[in-house]
Amino acid sequence: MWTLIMAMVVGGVTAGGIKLHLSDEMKSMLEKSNWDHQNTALSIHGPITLDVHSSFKLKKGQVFLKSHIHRRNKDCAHIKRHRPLSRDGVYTIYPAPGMNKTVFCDMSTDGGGWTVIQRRIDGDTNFFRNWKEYKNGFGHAEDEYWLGNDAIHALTKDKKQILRIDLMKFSREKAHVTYSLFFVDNEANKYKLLLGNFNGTKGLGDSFSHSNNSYFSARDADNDNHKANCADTFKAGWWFNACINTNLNGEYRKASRKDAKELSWYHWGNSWRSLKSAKMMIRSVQIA
Ligand SMILES: [Ca+2]
Repeated sequence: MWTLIMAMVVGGVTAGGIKLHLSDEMKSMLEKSNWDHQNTALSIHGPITLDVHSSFKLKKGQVFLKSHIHRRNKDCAHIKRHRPLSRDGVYTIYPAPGMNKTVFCDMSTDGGGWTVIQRRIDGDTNFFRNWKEYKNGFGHAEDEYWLGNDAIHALTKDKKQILRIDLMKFSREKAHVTYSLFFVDNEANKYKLLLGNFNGTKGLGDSFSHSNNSYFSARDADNDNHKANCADTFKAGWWFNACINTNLNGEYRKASRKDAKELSWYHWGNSWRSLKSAKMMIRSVQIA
């Protein structure tokens, strides 16, 4: 697919104000076939998606249209299915009609095909945000980010997604949990969370089920079951109940500290000790 696209891009043509150069092979082919190049339209969506539409006119007047449209993959599992050798990295996905998102795909963990919806690694991105920011997403796919609640709803609405959360302590100790179902409702239903069965690696207990059936809350939207505004208390947007047992969107610290306002998972040593990294990712049940 990429070879085909590059063959079209390496053309002596102008697209979107960019001069492109035809390969010798293509020039020769065009001359032999008596085609005149008419135009090429180029559109780039995110880091790797490239659509090229070219039209050529035969000297006699017949028009020939050649398009190479990059496959619109809904999520990282679709990318993995169509291109099994895909590596970990940033890709463009299309969770719903008219919606495209730049996202990190984990193509190596447990068979790959995971769409990363949240990632914390160094504290470069502030996660104490408002409703609209959590709705649309923020941060950068190659770094720290929240994919966005609308996109998360679109990706999970078929109720066939599993959730995996990978955590790491400052001691570099790693662990992960999975939930057999992860569904986030739409904005009208305040992105209500539905979780399936918990499974955790040794030593890691279930800190997220306390949020099951909870609405999403943000600093400017108190939808929790506590008299205070949990989002404000714990400095995060999250599915707060009354309030939390894990604060994966909490404040990031560069070193371990005991504070529930910070990135933490209580049932890992029964402690609010802050963690070095967290990653939430989803994948359809069928690929597992
Ligand atoms: Ca409240």
